[in-house]
Amino acid sequence: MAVEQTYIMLKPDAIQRQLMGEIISRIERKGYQIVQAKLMDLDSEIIANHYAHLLEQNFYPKLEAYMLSGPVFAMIVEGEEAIQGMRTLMGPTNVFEAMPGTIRGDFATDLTYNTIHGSDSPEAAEIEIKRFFG
Ligand code: DAT
Ligand code: MG
Repeated sequence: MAVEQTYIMLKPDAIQRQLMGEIISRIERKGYQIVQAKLMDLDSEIIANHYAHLLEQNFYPKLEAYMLSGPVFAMIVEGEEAIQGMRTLMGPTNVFEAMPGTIRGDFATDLTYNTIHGSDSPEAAEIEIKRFFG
């Protein structure tokens, strides 16, 4: 067990649908601390870096347009085993398999517009925290 920091991002649909408070409540109720947070507009370059593993996918243009469609809410979330714990709270990438009670299970019905991002490993968390918070 170790205290970890993870990069969490509420995606544009979460802000547009006014789900920020609901989702932040779930993170806090779980027992994690939000240690830094900011609303920000992304540009194509930071999106391409963040989703470099998906640049060749046929859905990338849709993903990029989505991430450009409005501000995101970027957070550093801290807690015991917070990296895997936040992935569990979020639910899986495939929203059709996300269980009720998870953020994606409760709020997402589209593979791309899936409401929230969370780092998937300690290596990714370190890189993503640097990418979005410097
Ligand atoms: P995750 O966001 O669960 O870490 P990922 O890194 O594999 O998943 O993909 C990043 C985002 O790309 C994902 O949140 C939504 C979009 N995406 C992934 N797979 C997709 C697919 N098959 N069709 C459409 N969009 C997809
Ligand atoms: Mg990912």
